[in-house]
Amino acid sequence: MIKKSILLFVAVICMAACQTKKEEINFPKTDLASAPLIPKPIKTIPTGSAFGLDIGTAIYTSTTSPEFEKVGQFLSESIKSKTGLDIAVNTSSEDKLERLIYINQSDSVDLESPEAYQLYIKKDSILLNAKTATGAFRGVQTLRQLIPEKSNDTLADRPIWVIPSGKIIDAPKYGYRSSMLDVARHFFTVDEVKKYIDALAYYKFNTLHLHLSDDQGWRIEIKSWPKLTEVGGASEVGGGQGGFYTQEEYKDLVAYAAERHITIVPEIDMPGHTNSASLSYPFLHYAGAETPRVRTDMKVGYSSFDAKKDTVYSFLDDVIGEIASITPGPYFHIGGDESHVTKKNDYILFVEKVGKLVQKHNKRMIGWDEIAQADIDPNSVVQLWNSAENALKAAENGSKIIISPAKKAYLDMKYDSISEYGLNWAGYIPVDVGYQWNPETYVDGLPKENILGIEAPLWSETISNSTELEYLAFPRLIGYAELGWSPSEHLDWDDYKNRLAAQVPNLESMQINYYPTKLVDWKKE
Ligand code: TNX
Repeated sequence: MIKKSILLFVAVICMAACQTKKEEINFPKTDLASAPLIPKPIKTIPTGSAFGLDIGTAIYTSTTSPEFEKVGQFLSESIKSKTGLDIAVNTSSEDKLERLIYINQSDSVDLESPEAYQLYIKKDSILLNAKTATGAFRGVQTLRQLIPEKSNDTLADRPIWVIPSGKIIDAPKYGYRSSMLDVARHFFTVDEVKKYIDALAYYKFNTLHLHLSDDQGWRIEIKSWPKLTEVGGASEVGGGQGGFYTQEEYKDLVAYAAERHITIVPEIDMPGHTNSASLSYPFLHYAGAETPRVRTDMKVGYSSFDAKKDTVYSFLDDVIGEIASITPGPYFHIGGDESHVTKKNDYILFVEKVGKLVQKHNKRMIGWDEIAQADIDPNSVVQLWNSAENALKAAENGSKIIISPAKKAYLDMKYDSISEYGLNWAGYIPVDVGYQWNPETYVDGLPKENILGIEAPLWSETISNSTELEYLAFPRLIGYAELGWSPSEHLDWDDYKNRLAAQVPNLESMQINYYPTKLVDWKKE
């Protein structure tokens, strides 16, 4: 600890001492306020000058937490992959050190949200202040977005990446900013999910909800009930081979997300959407439901667990327990949607009993909006996808609501009639329609205080690999990032679409496929 503080002290002194040796660079005038940042920060104050990112730059981080050093390392790796520059983190070598990026833990009261950060960009230094490593990580994403794709090679005798100077004060509107990936209708590999996580991190999402089970497939290893994956994991929509994550693979995904300050929310959808589970263990099957068989079609609402059998709940105790034990995040999603063949009384009984099991395993329950019909603990979270009435009921109960209306936020809805992939039961969602709505006023009469945040779900009936997934998710996902983060007064389509157009170099460098809607004047080279 002391050694590290001395390091920083030496670095700063050296910088001051080196001033004279350093050649003065005459930067062209910059304007931080016109940088195409997404999500748009709360406040941006340009000062017209620039920080020259070059080989003479070093990163230092607060010594108070090892988490801050990891954030510094993430920045260093991001800089390396964008520019090729090797920038050391907390190095003791003073060689060539001319400019400093300092990631500082600060307890300033202005940083009320744990994800808030302040960025001070000057000629010789960048100071990133945050209360938590998560806040620092969000600030690092802003910095990544400010680094130009190309260096300026005429300013000095070496390439310099010109970062506009000024001040950014920023914090998210909502503490829950999520996307959901349906890995059940089609299975997505660990690497495909990691690629999606990388994109989520870049746009400051903090949650990835994984839809781990459905009629067509069960995707997570449960050691005490091995047939779930042996039998239930071996199918998917369209007849492909399916697949599943071992618990080790799931843990790896959770850790990968955590390094990006993203929480994984696991979902086991029930009592409906359970054909693959009942096929694996027939005792789970409800008498009113269709007889389980391998399902590769896209129908919904025909399967159910038996809500009256004790053995069903001891099975679920094991399933929820195993998943909870490898999920560090606070939530467990129980699904609860479209249980059309489950009698209402049975549905309510089921949700209430499963709610208790989730609590027993120290998780906070989330469910699709239908669960608001049951008597749920106010600490449970209700995810609006369809019924405003259910959302209002949940608010009356004191529950928080996640806003993800199918008509506005479903990434699996087609853009228009000629979209290659997607469904259209909730309508078409062109890129502007996906952006131009307000989660705060979407449900008439829903108090703002009850809104936990927003989520953009991506159901996978019509997509089965990263290219297809990205066609539906991009560019709309980027708009949901802004809806979840930026203050409502900053949400303006004409301003946003120009910033969106400027994402092309990033999408290309991350090798992300996107739908090149004609509504945006894409800035292609
Ligand atoms: C409705 S939204 C569903 C899913 C489908 C989706 C397709 C929700 C809670 N249930 O089972 O995959 O529509 O858009």
